[in-house]
Amino acid sequence: MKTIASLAITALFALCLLACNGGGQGEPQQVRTVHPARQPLQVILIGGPGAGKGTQAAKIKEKYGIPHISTGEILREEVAKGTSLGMQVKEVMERGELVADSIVLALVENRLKQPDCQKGFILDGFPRTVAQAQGLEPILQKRGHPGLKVILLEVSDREMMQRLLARKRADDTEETIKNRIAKYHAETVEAIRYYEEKGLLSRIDGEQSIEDVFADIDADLEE
Ligand code: B4P
Repeated sequence: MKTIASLAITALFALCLLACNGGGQGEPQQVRTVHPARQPLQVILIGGPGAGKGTQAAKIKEKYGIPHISTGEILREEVAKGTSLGMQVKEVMERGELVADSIVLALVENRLKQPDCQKGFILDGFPRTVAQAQGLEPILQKRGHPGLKVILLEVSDREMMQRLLARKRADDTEETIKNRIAKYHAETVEAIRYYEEKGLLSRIDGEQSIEDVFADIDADLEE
């Protein structure tokens, strides 16, 4: 009797181990590290061209499971697909100029209406002008969620130039980059001041390693 009971216990223990290891498929299952935000996490990443907005947005998305909305990416897709919007913005982007505020605002408004944005979002590269920042306000008010976090990645012009020349994207020629950096100082710095005056801005040293930049952003988001 004793032997039957101990066999049964051993079998139960083995079954339990199998279940914990994902049905006995060799390696234990990976635990996903998505940390659902306590409230809809609404993040804006601002910085010059090549400051690392796209790089850090991907890491925030991975940790918090909220969608990454890159206006640059959306515009590049339109150009690649050859849509009428894409044809309209292609030359502007090739010159390193900013696309018209009305176009970018309409794209963002449309994207934020998608159901996946209910749990929050990361805006990467938007707003880039005060007009875009002001245009975003009624869109966010309609959503009724407070708690906007605006994160500025601070990187010197020299470092931005070096990073982008190394990346070699279609709009990463020396002349275009110079233009984009000039636009950043002429236009985006005003949008940064706009958020700073509202007390919403956090400044992060974007010249650290990718992991250290993320650690600083993450500490700020956890506050
Ligand atoms: P974006 O797509 O926003 O691109 P970006 O500013 O060039 O780059 P980002 O900051 O995302 O840099 P990334 O992480 O890739 O804009 C492109 C164009 O679209 C604009 O010029 C404009 O024409 C148009 N546009 C977009 N939004 C607009 C808007 N709202 N209004 C009007 N026009 C708009 O990093 C760059 C490189 O650095 C990568 O190679 C990366 O690996 C490296 N890197 C990142 N972090 C690093 C670190 N900490 N250390 C070392 N290297 C790092």
